[in-house]
Amino acid sequence: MRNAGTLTKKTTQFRRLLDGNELDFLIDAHNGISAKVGEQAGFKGLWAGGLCMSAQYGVRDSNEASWTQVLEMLEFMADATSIPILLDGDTGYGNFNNVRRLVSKLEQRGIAAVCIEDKLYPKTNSFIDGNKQQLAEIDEFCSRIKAGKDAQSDDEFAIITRVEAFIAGWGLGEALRRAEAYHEAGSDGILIHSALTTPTEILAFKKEWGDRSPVVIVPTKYYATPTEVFREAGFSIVIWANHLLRAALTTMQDCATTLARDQNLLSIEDDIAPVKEIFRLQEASELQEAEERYLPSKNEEAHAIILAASRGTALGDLTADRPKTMVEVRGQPLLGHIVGAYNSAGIKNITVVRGYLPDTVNLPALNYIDNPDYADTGELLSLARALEADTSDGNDLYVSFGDVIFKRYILDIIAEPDDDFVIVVDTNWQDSVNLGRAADYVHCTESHSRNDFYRDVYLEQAGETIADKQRHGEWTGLLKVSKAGLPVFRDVVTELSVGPDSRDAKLYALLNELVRRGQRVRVVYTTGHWLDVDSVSDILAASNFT
Ligand code: SPV
Ligand code: MG
Repeated sequence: MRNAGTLTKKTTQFRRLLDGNELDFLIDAHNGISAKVGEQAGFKGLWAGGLCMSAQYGVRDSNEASWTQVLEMLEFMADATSIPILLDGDTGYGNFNNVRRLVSKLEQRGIAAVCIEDKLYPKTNSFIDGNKQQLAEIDEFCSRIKAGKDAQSDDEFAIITRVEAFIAGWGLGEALRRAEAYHEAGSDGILIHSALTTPTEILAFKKEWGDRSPVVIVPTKYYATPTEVFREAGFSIVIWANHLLRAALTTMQDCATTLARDQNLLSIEDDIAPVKEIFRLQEASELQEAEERYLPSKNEEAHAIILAASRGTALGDLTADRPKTMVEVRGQPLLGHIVGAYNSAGIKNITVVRGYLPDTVNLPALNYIDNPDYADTGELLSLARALEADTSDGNDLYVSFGDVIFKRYILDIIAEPDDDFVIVVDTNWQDSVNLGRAADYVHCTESHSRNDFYRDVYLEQAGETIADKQRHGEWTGLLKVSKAGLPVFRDVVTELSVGPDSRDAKLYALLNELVRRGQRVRVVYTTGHWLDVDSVSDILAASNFT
């Protein structure tokens, strides 16, 4: 919780503003962001005014928004700030019973104080036909105050009572009579309101009232009065009740009018807050830090390299004008299927190594590396080029071939083990033999069995010529390297790519070298769920691959 570090309770903070000798100020806040703006400007408290709270919902200040809707917004405001909020609770939304429920709910939501006014529910704003508004009976209003005070569980929660006698056209005598009754009933302070453009009424009241209890004012109409006058008169709190909403309104109206007219963002961009200012107020960076703490191995940071340089001559005319990876199956190139599988597993950072007709390999949102020597170099050199260019060692690296399509399932099973090197091996290696095509066979510590559930299987050797009896499966070409395994992996790739047999080295040589160096290459078995597209009949099979 962002406010957990606040040492002084919000109710205590508010009491200090109300009861202290200084003149203090509250600013209008009507949602989370305006509350933050008020706090960050240095205000020590916020006024959640009925006028602006209702206006931000687009309704009138006549109890059109329900009190629970107000409460909901207040909760956002309280969560977003560490300073106290005084709610303008209108009439208390009913009688004594409604007030006591309101007070307990406000306490639960971290609101420090409420102000209730001596009118009847539903009320309307004091500046709209104020003198037509009926005042509450004094005794009845006092029952609201008493019930509210009895309901609060924190002694420092404050109930301010607002005297509307001047607004309703009554004089100083009525204002004082009411204030005294409310004070007697337990009110913690009086808000004396006036719709005059001069401070005559509120000054007269304060002079007579003296220091019987703190007095709060809202100088919206008598705004020209120097603040020094309020200070000298001994008021406790001045509320700037609607000024953030009014300021925002002017800017929003200007912006909307300009954009409607110009249809061009350039005319407003320099006059409005940058998006990053919104992020700052939302404390977006805190979430990023938390993500690093709580989500250490996100696949979004994983990256993939797809080796797609070769033409695929076995496909004949199909690869006359494009490499095999761009041959279409079910309406999209093989590469599109591969990228789709990676994307669905949350892997977006993908580098494709191109060779044959590189310009035709042009799917969006991919990184491309070219291997111009593709015709007489092998997979290993393509990988070496990709690794030279892709230095994003932030997380797991996946390597696969541009002509091997696989289901998301394959990525899920390879993602699971946290070994440094993991490969997916198909138990059904006989298929490739029957079709008479080259395949990367593997010999492992154990053949596939039910024991896989509790016994980890590792690679012993990979290659095209592993004897039948030794074969435990066919490597799918899919390899995952963990962040921790990447330095060794880079080392081995670099070493092999400058070695004597490097030019046409296959990727399995890399696996063998890792094993030779004592690295454990974890094997996860599958049966199916992938397809190596080598021939025209494979293309047909791929068309049925769902
Ligand atoms: C409010 O801000 O909602 C108030 C003050 O109650 S006033 O609008 O002046 O009545
Ligand atoms: Mg109000």
